[in-house]
Amino acid sequence: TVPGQVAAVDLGATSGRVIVGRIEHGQTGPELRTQHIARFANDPVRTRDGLHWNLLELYRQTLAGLALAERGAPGEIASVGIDSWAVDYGLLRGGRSLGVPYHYRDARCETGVAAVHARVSAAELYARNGLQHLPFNTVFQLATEGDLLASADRLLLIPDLLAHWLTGAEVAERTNASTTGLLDARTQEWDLELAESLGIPGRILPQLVNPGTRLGPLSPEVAAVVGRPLELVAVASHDTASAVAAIPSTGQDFAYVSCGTWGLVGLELDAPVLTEAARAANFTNEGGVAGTTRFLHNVMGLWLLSESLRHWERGTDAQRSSRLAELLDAAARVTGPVQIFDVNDAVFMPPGDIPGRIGAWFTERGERAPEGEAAIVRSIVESLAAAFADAVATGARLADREVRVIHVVGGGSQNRLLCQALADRAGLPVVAGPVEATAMGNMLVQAQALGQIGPELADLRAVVSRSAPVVTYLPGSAPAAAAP
Ligand code: LFR
Repeated sequence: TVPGQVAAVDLGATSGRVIVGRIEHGQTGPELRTQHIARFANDPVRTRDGLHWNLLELYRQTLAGLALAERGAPGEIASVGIDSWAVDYGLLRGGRSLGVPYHYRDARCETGVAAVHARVSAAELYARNGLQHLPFNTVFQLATEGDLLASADRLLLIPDLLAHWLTGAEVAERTNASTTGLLDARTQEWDLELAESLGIPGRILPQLVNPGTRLGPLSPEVAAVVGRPLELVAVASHDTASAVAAIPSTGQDFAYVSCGTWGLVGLELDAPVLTEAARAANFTNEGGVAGTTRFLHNVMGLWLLSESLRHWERGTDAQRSSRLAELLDAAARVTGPVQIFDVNDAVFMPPGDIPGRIGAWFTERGERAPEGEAAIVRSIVESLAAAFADAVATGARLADREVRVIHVVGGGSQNRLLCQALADRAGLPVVAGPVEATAMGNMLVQAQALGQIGPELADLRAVVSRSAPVVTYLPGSAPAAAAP
């Protein structure tokens, strides 16, 4: 065992977790052994002024999880890294928070889009920042802040804000900064000209740091709560960047689906693709570890299932997930043609009655809607698989790359019905796992920063390959209608 464990705080849009890991010498090289410490719900809160993240609760859970980890293995945890969903942020003045961070599913974004496009066309924005149009990109959210922007002296994205509370550091980790719309897609530096032209003062944008940057120890008050002044390391703080880093591939000919709340579908490239065709297909160029480009498209993802379950089952998270397992079994036994809908339709963005909206989607088009929960779940799964397969093909075409295998990582990698349907529809093998790719990517970037494993992306991926079993689904090997 290499001395010094690492702790990952991985905050997803539906739940967060604290996991610790340590590097061990396996037969063929270093392996990562992990231990789950805490898992907690991430329930947004709607107040009079909109939908917000309960960030104080997430911070409290982070501290509690780290304290628990430290108590379980006193003195052994060397560092901690934080990742979360992208785009959302807090504004500060003199270190004080100006309001409660908004949730990207809040309806305010639409007005921001109009305000930005009145000044900079969609085509020019894409040429500069390379981002697919998502109405919640930070740049659009900022356009709704009004006077608050003039008062603020700092903007910190969610993981950077938590890092600030933990240590006092004020930085912008680069992979997550690449989702703001304010980073130059080519240089990966702040596009200050663009920011100023949109009324965003350049002074609020913090210094950029790369994944693997050591940010220093927890501040004394925090260390008193956690038990020790652990060191904070900036990881690939955009969860999707951490997940893509942890894809267990040795080659270059893969596409990926990082499948959690969202399905992020794309390719890893050396440089951004900023063509008009890429813009029209709404493909994004986000920053990955080691200077890579995550050329991908946001597909709605498991949100459609989790939010449907929230509608059908009012019980606890645990009750919902066991109900989902039952429904997926039942969905696999549904016979007859499965109706496919456009999972990316904006009607599915806001929280609420997703099954009702799916029904309406079909009836508005004069089609018969799936009836009953199993049929709806089957329709969601097949529609997601169709959208994933489509995005893989589109990404490969736009980047002029051949894809021979699709890696599915994250929660969706455990959904057998989904993985088989994707293999069938894409006509490609699907390699599923690891389910905790994001946390593994988080931990392994720390292990690199501490010199525990080799410094290259290939070194990191080799550790994942040795550490996490995968399941391969071959196209046509099991008819999608058979048991999962
Ligand atoms: C996935 C993710 C996506 C991003 C979305 C919103 O968790 O980070 O990559 O587009 O959440 O932030």
